[in-house]
Amino acid sequence: MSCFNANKTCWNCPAAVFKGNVDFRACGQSQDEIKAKLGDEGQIMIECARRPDLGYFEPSITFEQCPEWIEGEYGLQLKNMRVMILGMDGYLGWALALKLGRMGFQVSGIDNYTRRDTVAEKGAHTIVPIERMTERLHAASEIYGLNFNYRRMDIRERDHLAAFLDEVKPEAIVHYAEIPSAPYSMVDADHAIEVQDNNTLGTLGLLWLIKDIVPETSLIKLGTMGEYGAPLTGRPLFEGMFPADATLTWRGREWSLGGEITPRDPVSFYHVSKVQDTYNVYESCKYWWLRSYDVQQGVIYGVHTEETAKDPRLRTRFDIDEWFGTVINRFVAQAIAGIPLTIYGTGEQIKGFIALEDAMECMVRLITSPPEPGQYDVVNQVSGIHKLNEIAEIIAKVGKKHGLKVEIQRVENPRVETEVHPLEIVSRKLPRELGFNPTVLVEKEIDRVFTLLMQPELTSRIKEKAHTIMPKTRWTGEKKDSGVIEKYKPGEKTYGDHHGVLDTE
Ligand code: USQ
Repeated sequence: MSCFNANKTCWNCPAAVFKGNVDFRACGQSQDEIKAKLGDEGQIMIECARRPDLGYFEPSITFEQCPEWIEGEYGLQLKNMRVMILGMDGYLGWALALKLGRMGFQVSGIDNYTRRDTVAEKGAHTIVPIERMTERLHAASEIYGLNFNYRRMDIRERDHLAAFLDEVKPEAIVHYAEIPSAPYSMVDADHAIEVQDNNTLGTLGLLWLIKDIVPETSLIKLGTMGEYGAPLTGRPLFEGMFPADATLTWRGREWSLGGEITPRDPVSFYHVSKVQDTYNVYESCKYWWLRSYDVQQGVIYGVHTEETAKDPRLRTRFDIDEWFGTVINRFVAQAIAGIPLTIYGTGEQIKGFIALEDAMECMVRLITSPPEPGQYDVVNQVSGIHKLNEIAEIIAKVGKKHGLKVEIQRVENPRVETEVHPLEIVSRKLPRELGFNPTVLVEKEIDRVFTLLMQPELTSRIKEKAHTIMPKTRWTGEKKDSGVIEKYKPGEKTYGDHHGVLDTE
């Protein structure tokens, strides 16, 4: 077999418990360093938590050779791998739980329902109705025979989380338990503090628990492309760290930048929380040999996965309000409600995007290809890049096929963000090293969203909450409507001719 993870070895496997004759966790950052310290005499030994009969051995068995790694939908997967999803009730968490469960993973999870509460606090609701968790679990069991080990819990309740981690001993932890909204973090001081407290302190506490309870687990932590900002120099957005051949030249001297964390330039207090997480996760990999993928995900959109589409009780949430709706999801709802699509500012902003279903596939690939102990790795999880005004045109076009007359409006930008900028996103690891090939075309997913949301009961749920669509939360702290700059029909306007680059080669 020559799948993407066939040649990974015990070094990557969370079942391998390292038992070196030195305290290898204090040795530094690379296998080479450990080996150099151990000298010719030394050996790094492991014990396999799944195959204790093997005793101590050198960590060199490949996934392909190991009977615990079996063929799955995407490459090899660890038999009955225990995956804990933090934030299992959310837009992504629920879709991932179903997918993993269906693929044979043993799924556990927690949620404190913050997302339900914060959306309700803002007077909005999910357009796709979702069941209470008890009913969701019941439906997952009835339809797919799944038995999720779920607890209601806040990640900041460390005693409870410690007990749950100890009980489950997850071999991978997917960390979605953060408040994901830039505008929500800009409402006022209380909201900004709550977002940073939940996200940053929650993650920091989690890292200490992982160190003490499940140091071999791999942490797949959701970051965001917005950590990087959009540098006006056009410098490529590398995957977290500068590549080996990057250099800095200054006053006639030159340095290597290879391996250094690239600059971050977040665009809201929410995005700042993700940057702080980045450093906390990076440090804990360094101090304690934890392993992690930091997933810099682009703007997510869409509604469809095979499992969530199977039964209305399995659907995942879908928000369109100014705080929790992401731009594509919002635009489709606006088209249906007869509101001209709200482009903030010039609409020349370029963003990386990924559809829900593609994002879920990426997560499976990351779970089944864990980093090595001590390895902090970053992936840019993006499947396409688009300008906002192009997105509005695409949505208008697909809306027309559904019989809708769609208008577009440019409104004063409530955010502080660069509107005209170059953008080059490097996203090589997922397609080149982890075998990911996006399958969801943007028009296809937008079409699916229209089809679902145009069901009369969902259209009335959009109309019921139409007053939560127009932005009122400004980055200045003021609350006021954004004035309309211009309104136009699709195809009427010529846009700037700069475009972004998605570098997957
Ligand atoms: N925008 C509009 N009109 C709207 C809503 C948004 O023009 O009605 C613009 C925004 O100004 C921004 C872009 O669309 O330039 C994206 O905004 P968004 O609200 O869809 O996404 P964003 O605030 O960037 O945050 C979302 C998720 C967040 C995730 C992030 C990925 O809410 O959790 O981290 O996407 S990224 O943007 O790549 O950082």
